[in-house]
Amino acid sequence: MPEPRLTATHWGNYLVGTAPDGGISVRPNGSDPEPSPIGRSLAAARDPGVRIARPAVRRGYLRDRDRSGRGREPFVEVGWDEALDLAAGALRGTIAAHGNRAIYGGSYGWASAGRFHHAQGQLHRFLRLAGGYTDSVDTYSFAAAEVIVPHIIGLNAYYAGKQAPTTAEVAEHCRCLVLFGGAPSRNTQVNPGGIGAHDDRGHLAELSAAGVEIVHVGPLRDDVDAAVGARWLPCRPNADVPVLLALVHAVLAENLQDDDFLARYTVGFDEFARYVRGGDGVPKTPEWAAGLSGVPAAEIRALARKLASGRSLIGLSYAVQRARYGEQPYWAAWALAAALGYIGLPGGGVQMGSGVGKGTTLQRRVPPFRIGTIPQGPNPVPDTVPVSRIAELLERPGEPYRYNGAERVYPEIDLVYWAGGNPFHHHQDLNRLRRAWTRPGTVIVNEHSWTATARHADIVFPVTTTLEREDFAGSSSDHWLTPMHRVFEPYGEARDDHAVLAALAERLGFGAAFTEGRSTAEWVEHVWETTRSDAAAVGVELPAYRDFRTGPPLDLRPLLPERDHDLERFRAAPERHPLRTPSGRIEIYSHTIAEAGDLLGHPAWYPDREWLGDPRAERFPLHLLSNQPATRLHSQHDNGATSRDAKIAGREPLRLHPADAAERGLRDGDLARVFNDRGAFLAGVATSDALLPGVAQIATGAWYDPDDELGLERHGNPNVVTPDIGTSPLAQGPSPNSCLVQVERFDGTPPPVRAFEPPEFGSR
Ligand SMILES: Nc1nc2c(c(=O)[nH]1)N[C@H]1C(S)=C(S)[C@@H](COP(=O)(O)OP(=O)(O)OC[C@H]3O[C@@H](n4cnc5c(=O)[nH]c(N)nc54)[C@H](O)[C@@H]3O)O[C@H]1N2
Ligand SMILES: Nc1nc2c(c(=O)[nH]1)N[C@H]1C(S)=C(S)[C@@H](COP(=O)(O)OP(=O)(O)OC[C@H]3O[C@@H](n4cnc5c(=O)[nH]c(N)nc54)[C@H](O)[C@@H]3O)O[C@H]1N2
Ligand SMILES: [Mo]
Repeated sequence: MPEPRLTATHWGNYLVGTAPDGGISVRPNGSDPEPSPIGRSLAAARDPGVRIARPAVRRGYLRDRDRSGRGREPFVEVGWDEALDLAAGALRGTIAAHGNRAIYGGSYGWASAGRFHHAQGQLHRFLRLAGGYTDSVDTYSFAAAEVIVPHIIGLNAYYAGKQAPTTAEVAEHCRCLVLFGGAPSRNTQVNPGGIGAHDDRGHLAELSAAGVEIVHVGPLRDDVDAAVGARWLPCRPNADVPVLLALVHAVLAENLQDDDFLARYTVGFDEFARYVRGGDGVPKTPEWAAGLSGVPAAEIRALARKLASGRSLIGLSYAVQRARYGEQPYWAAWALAAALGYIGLPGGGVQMGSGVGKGTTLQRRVPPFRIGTIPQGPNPVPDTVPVSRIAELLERPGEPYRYNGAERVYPEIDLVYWAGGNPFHHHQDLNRLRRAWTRPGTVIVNEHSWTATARHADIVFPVTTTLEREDFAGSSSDHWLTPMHRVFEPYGEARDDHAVLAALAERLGFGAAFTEGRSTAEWVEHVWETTRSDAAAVGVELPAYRDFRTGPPLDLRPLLPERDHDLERFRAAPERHPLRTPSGRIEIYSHTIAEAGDLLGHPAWYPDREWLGDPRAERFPLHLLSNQPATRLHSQHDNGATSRDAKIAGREPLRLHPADAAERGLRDGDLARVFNDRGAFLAGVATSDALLPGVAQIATGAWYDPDDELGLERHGNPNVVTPDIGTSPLAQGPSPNSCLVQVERFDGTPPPVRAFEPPEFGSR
């Protein structure tokens, strides 16, 4: 039996091989002290129930280019040449009839680790050489912050998020860390691009052992591990802004603010303070916030005093901004931190993205060089669309919308090409997406598995997984580089994304420009060499390709310099290192945002949303949170053992407070129907007193499995009920966490889950 071979995933490095029983053996790589159990699911990487073996075309499309039967009709398996000719013809036809902007190639999604084979990179290079495409901007992860944070501190939100103080600095200098939305260790299992070692999951417990008081404001107690010993202030979902504003109110009421900091480093605090004190008729007192959030006024006052009494750090999960007006908790947190005056000091300020991958535990050591990818070149089409407006884009061609202060128009889309993402997992209000999805003339999808997105395509190209190709992994938010080896031959007739796109490029007349004459192996080496020379330019010596390829994962940490942080430089010398905001300072008031006219010019509370304080809660009395899954990466490997073992009666677990369950006659293990006006899904009930009463919780990522006859999603995909509405006209980010539902017992005969069976195949 061949030796297991090293490969890398977004959730860690593994040695993968053939087991004695002929199945797939998976073993964590030895240098990972706390490997993620998600790795076990790699054993299902060649599951014939889900893998796509041959190119397939939807029957109606093959017959007469019908659009209406997407996701409902059988597929016809065809040969590679026929599928490629069909796709090349569709691309050519769209470009000739409507121009390149009618191609939507945003193709959002995590795809797989591996620098060269990264699916979006490959697709974007291909479409750029084809004359361009309409692209997406921002992410489902962090869109509201991506747009608001540059207005506040003049820095890219991800870049600034990675400049969090180190564990040692927090332990030494910080007295109190308050976490809005917690920092669940389940989410630190994964990191975009890979994670060489899970060595940071105990960092919160280290902090509390060092005497840092950790306060957790949020709806789920277990968003902070019990071992941390955090103090939980249960808070209604989406009510963070009232609490943050009331903290500012309490600081001002007791004159605890740092006036020198505010005068020297910020603009517009006075305007904001007027609002907080009640300039609009409503003083944002702790009592006011208590009524909205459920956090007692006395707790808010005590927390304000605590935060002001010594160095403090305000942490926010990404999830708090994945909601209506999600820009505001981030802005309000910066305003509070400014009032406290610790921004730019070790262990103080704002931590954006607590508990998200390795983002805030990088300990100042990130690769100061670019890790190579396939070059994409410029996109000749200037149009972009905020990523989570996809359904609206397809529904409303030619109609105006607002984004970040500008008036824009949705282009008309005739062809959608997706590779490396699963919009029928990640998008909200999937019933709406499904209707909008019938609009374009052609949908092409590269996938290795029969995901809902592949099932909703016209032309499906089967692609390889990382286990079937050579590559290397690396991430700008990790300090490991890992060679990835091919373990298996391609499944069925699957080809690499690169090979699929090279064959299409050949048909469209730019094959040589796409491949530059390199073989896949030559490309991977080339991408390594560009990485190596970029590293050498900043004094980091990487090994020659052959040595790297045959060696173990490479730990860069000893080679990386400790970096200093932009806000520390700004604090030390604000005139010499001004922020890239209009004022050069932290903008507690932004004239740019005020003049755009969509929002007030300072952080504010906007109640207009689905939450427990909304009249809609009379009909739909539970706030549904759909957070990240502990047992997989989004929808990836939902068919694997780690994910499947956690299901209840084959459905995704829905957690309810025991009181909410009892009121509905529900017990552990029951099937429940979760619904609102947008849709309904089935889930398996698990009760837990870790939830605030009135809150229901289900992880995202159960493969979408619609039952058209029952009008029901069978498997537990929350995105059939989440709202598809922008955070605000500013960021137009996704708002899944502003969602009300009702839950009832499901007593009928449960329909079988079909998500892990292949779609229906037919003849022409
Ligand atoms: N309700 C709700 N919805 C959410 C969220 C939430 O919190 N709540 N979270 C949002 C967030 S933060 C995110 S980032 C998104 C994630 O959304 P996605 O990134 O779209 O989710 P994934 O399941 O990772 O999808 C990746 C897809 O790429 C495919 N793939 C893997 N490797 C390859 C490859 O080499 N080639 C090709 N062609 N395909 C490949 C996988 O099979 C999978 O279908 O979801 C968002 N949706
Ligand atoms: N295992 C695993 N880890 C992952 C991922 C995965 O798929 N699997 N996905 C990764 C990705 S792409 C991303 S973007 C990050 C996302 O990281 P986050 O967005 O931080 O993760 P979530 O799990 O969605 O949310 C964390 C918690 O926020 C709480 N929350 C929700 N709404 C509110 C609110 O309004 N107020 C407060 N105070 N709390 C609220 C919820 O209780 C939830 O459990 O995670 C990454 N980590
Ligand atoms: Mo994300």
